[in-house]
Amino acid sequence: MRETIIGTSLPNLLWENKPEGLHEVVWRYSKNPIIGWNPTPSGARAFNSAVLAYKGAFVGIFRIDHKNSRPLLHYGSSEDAINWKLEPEDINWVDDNGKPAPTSYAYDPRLVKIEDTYYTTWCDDFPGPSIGLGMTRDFKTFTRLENAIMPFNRNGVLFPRKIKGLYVMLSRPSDSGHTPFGDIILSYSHDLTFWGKHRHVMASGGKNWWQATKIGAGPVPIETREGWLLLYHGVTTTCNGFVYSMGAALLDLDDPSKVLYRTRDYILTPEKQYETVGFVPNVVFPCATLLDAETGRIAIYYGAADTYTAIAFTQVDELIAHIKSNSEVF
Ligand code: BMA
Repeated sequence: MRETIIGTSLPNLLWENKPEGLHEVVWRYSKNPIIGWNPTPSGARAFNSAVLAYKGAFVGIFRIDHKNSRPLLHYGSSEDAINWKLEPEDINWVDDNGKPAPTSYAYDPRLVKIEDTYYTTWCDDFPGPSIGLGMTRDFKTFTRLENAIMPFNRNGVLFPRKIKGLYVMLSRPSDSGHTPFGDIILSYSHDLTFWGKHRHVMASGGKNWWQATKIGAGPVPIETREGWLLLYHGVTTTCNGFVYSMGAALLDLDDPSKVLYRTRDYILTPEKQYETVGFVPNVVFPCATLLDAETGRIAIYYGAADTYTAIAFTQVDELIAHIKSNSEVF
């Protein structure tokens, strides 16, 4: 057991070794993308989605943009984490009295197990983009909780355990549109209803232009002996619009508002056709990981070009060594 990742082993984790001669610390699955156009009868594109190991197999909450162009969340299940059975109907959210509590739109879900409960965060209509929060214990009944953060905000991501007795959430204050700015902040809560003790975690900008316009937390942070491993997206602005890449940081275990290391360069950027051509070109947008603590293997699930679901791989010790020796914290 390597014990770098503080977590459980996942022997059935999908894995491919790094191709010979590749310098990069993150490499793509050779059969990408795993989900393409028109994945369900009413769905046009499934991307920016969250997956989790569950009862020997895998479950997911998928962002599906429908043919009316509105995004909603759909439940999915898989035996191998590659071939996904996506529910044609969106999740039937209820309130805590069991009454229907539908979302008007919902996108970019993250999924996390905290103690014995599974929580989903997403970008919700308040009205206006805000952080929606829901829970399930069985992936059959999905209950909406109070929205965590008021408008305008996106990229709400819960840590997988309480820190010093408090729930912790990362988010990215934004505007009501396509937001040309944004830093990652952190908020604490005793009860997942009232949030406060806000802290600034990481700024965009700086001289590393790939993350100059805005940044946002990606998958649920991974607890490691070296700190919380955070994969995040960084955005640059070009003549043809935004380009979304992926970076990584290590946050202090006890005080995750403290950035220990942060990659100077991106570790994944749109290069492949499924990343550079699609509904929104030039987007890689990580939303989930599957982890095997035994081997330190990490499978990263990311949305590509707001069209496809794709997978990339990395190994935790290699990635941490890379972050530490290529770090620039600002
Ligand atoms: C962001 C979010 C993401 C999307 C990205 C690129 O604002 O809406 O869902 O992947 O834009 O279009």
